[in-house]
Amino acid sequence: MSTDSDVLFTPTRLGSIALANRIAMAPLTRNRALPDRVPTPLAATYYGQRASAGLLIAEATQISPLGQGYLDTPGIYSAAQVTAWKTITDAVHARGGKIVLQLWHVGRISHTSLLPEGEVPVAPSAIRADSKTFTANGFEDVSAPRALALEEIPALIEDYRQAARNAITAGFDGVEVHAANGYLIDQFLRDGSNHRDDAYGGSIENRTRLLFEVVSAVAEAIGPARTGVRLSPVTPVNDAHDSNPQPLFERAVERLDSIDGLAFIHVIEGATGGDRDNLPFDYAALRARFRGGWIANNGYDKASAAAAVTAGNADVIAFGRPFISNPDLVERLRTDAPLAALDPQTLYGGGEHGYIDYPPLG
Ligand code: 8OZ
Repeated sequence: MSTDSDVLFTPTRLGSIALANRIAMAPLTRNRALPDRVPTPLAATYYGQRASAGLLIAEATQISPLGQGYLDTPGIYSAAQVTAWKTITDAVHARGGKIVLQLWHVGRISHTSLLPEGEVPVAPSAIRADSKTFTANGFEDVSAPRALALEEIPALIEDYRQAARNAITAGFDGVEVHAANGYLIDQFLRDGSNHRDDAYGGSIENRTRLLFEVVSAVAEAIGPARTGVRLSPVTPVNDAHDSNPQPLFERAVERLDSIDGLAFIHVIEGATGGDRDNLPFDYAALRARFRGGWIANNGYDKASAAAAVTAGNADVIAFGRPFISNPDLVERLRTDAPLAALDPQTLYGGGEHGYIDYPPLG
């Protein structure tokens, strides 16, 4: 079978965001926002170097201090953070790129040492995840969470809304709501972590409610055409599990589709960063339920990416780790150049090395 890979290098749109090509940089946690969870000037260099991606999805960024779950990840809730992010979006736009911010609340995937004094992680239910996080002491078991009270949910949604506004003030072209990988919104979606008996738990309708309300609030605040969502229907990371993900995620996508003009859905197929076939799942059944743009992710190469776009299974393919070690990934894919290998030692934390010193070709 011959596939015309030129399709990857054609322009497209996701909502109001015009992309020069079909290759996105997936959000990648790098743990270098210090001090005070503020991105540094190195981040402007890092994202600027990668601006030839059709779309950069900036690393997961907490919407509030309680939304943090790892050491030195950035926020978008303080004035200093907004100012710092503006230098990054300026660097990307100066090079003709587009960049959205991933809005993140980790829920129960956190540790008390990362949270404001006296706080514990919040979750749909007081069930500790069988998972670890990265703190000042290295990898540690996550802390036991408390269940969010029903009365706390409006303020949580308000935090997402304000974070989205802050992202636009910081010059982002839009946002991606992180509803994947076992973090707070995903914890509400799945019956493994959501044992609530109120309007946010139990039935699929109730478990998809927080997702729907958060994305509706963000879309209302900044416009649906600048709003996307990331889902990971069958990933097991961070102790995520559900007894029946197919109908759950079909309904989740239907509800997102009911928000007129939503820009995109971004789906991690299989286990995040791993096996694409860990559990059977019909992704086409999700795609068929959504009228907006579709980003697919996880383990694609040039041939499989082109095949997916050609078949209409996705509009854009997101590449994660290859973008860390190949700032010019788009050009390398286009010319079939070899890809540089990633140094896993410099993935999380540290400074310039392994961050802004991967050279482009030539
Ligand atoms: C790797 C390490 C820390 C966080 C995700 C935000 O999985 C993450 C993440 C990934 O979505």
